Amino acid sequence: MVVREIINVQAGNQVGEAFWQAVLAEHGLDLSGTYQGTNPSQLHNIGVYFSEVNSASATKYVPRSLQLDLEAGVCNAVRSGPMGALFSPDSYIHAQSGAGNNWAKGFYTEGAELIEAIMDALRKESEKCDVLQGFQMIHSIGGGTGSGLGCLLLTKMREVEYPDRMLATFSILPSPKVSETVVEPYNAMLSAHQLVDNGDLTICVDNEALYGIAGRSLKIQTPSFRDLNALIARVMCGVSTSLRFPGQLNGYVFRPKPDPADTFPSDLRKLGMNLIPFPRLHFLMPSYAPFVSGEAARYQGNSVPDLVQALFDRRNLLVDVDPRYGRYLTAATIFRGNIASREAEVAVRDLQTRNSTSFVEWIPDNVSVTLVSVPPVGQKQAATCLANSTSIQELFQRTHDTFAAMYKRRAFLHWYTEEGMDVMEFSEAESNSADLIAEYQQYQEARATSDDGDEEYEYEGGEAASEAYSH
Ligand SMILES: Nc1nc2c(ncn2[C@@H]2O[C@H](COP(=O)(O)OP(=O)(O)OP(=O)(O)O)[C@@H](O)[C@H]2O)c(=O)[nH]1
Ligand SMILES: [Mg+2]
Repeated sequence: MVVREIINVQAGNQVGEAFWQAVLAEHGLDLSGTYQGTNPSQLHNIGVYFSEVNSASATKYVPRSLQLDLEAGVCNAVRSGPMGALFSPDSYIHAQSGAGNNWAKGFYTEGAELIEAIMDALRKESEKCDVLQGFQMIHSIGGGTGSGLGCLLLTKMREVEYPDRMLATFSILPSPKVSETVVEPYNAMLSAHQLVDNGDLTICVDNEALYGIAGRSLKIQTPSFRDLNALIARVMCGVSTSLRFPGQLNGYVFRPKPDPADTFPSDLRKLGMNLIPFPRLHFLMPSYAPFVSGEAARYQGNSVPDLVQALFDRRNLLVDVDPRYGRYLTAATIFRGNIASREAEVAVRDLQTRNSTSFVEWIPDNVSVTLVSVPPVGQKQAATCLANSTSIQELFQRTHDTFAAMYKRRAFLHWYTEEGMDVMEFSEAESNSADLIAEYQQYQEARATSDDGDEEYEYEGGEAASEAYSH
C-alpha cells in the first residue's frame, strides 16, 4: 500500500502526547505501538503517521515524529511516561537551558545550536518515506521554544531542505486572559511574521477558547492543560481523518486501491488547494461538534443539521473570534460516523443558504463535505470544520494592539537585542501583520460585482473583463 507520509514535529510535547494517544486509540494500537484492533480499515493508511518495524516476535508501529525542546523536562516526562516505549529513542532532541519565553533564544541562539541535529533527524525520517506529502508541526507561539525554534525550523524546511513539501502547523496562540508572561505578544507577532511567509496551512488554536469550551460544554471548572490538550487532540484527529481513513469527498467515494500508483485521495496538498485562495491567507479556524460528553450528551440534539449548526457556532470554535463579523472564504467540513453523504451535503447547503451573506459569493461551492464512516473513539458521530474566515483578523488585531503598546515604548526589547536580534525585525513583523489584517479586510469587503468600476467578475462587462484577464 502506497501512502503519502506525514512527519510530525512537536515543540509542544504535551499537546503532542495527547494527539498521539488519540491517534493510537483510533488505529487500534496500544501505547507501545502494537496492533490490538480487529478492523482492517484501521491499518489501511497507518503508514501516513507510522512506520512499520517488523521483528521476529511482533510488528511495531513507530510514530513518524520528532520531539523537540530546549529544556529536558517535558521530553523526559514523555520518555518516562506511559508512552515511553512508543517513540524511537533518537527522535527526542533537546537542549538543557531552555528559551525562557524568549523568541530570540529559540530562533537565534539556543535554538540555532540545535537546528543541525534536528535537520539531520528529519532527513533520516524523510528517507524512510516513499512519497512524503509534508510535515505538521505542533507548537505554541507565545513562549520561546515552540515559537522561536519552531519558526527557525519552518524557515529551514522551506528555504533549504523541503521547499516543495506541505508545511502545516497547529499553532497555539496566546490569549490575553490566559497569558503567562508579558512578552507573549512579542513572541506571537514574531512567529506570525514567519508563519505568514513560510507556512502553507496554519491551524489556529487559542487557550481562551479552549477554557470556554471546557467550562461550558464539559463542565470542567478549572481545566488543566491535560483537559485542554484532549480537546486539541480531538480536533487534530478530526482534521486528519480523511488522510487516515477511506471515505467520500463531495459525494465521490474514495478508498485506497491496491494499485501502487494510486495515492490516497485526500492529502494535505488537496486540503490546502481547496482552503487557501491566496497564499498568505492560510490561517484556519477549527471547530468541532459535539463537544459534550457523558450524561449531557444524551440531552443534546445530534442530528446532522444540529452538527452543521454547531460547526459554524462560535461556541464550538477553537479560537476566540466571532465569525459573524467576517465572511467565510472557504471551509472544509468532515463528518464521521454513520451519516449519509446526501444528508450532510443538504444540511451544509441549507446553512449556507440561510446565512448567504456570511459566505463570499465569488467562490462558488466554497464549503466541501467529507464523510468518513469510522467515528472517533467513544462517539457515534462527530464533525470537524476548518474554516478560512476573514474574522480571523480579530486574532491578529488583538496581538497587534498589545504588541504595539509595548513596542512603542521599546519595553522589554533588551532581552531580544541581547540575543543579537535587530530591532528592525520587530518593525517588519508589525507591518507584515498590519498588511495581513488589511488583506483579510479587503476580501471581506469584496463583492462579485463591486461598484468601484472593478468589474472583472462580471460577464457583461466585456471590456473590463478582457482588460482584467489580459495579463
Ligand atoms: N493548550 C496548551 N497550551 C500550553 C501548554 N503548555 C504551554 N501552553 C501555552 O503555551 C504558551 C507558551 O508556553 P511555554 O511552555 O512557555 O512554551 P515553550 O514553547 O516551551 O517555550 P519556553 O518554555 O519559553 O522555552 C503559554 O501561553 C502557555 O499557556 C499545553 O500543554 N497546552
Ligand atoms: Mg518550555
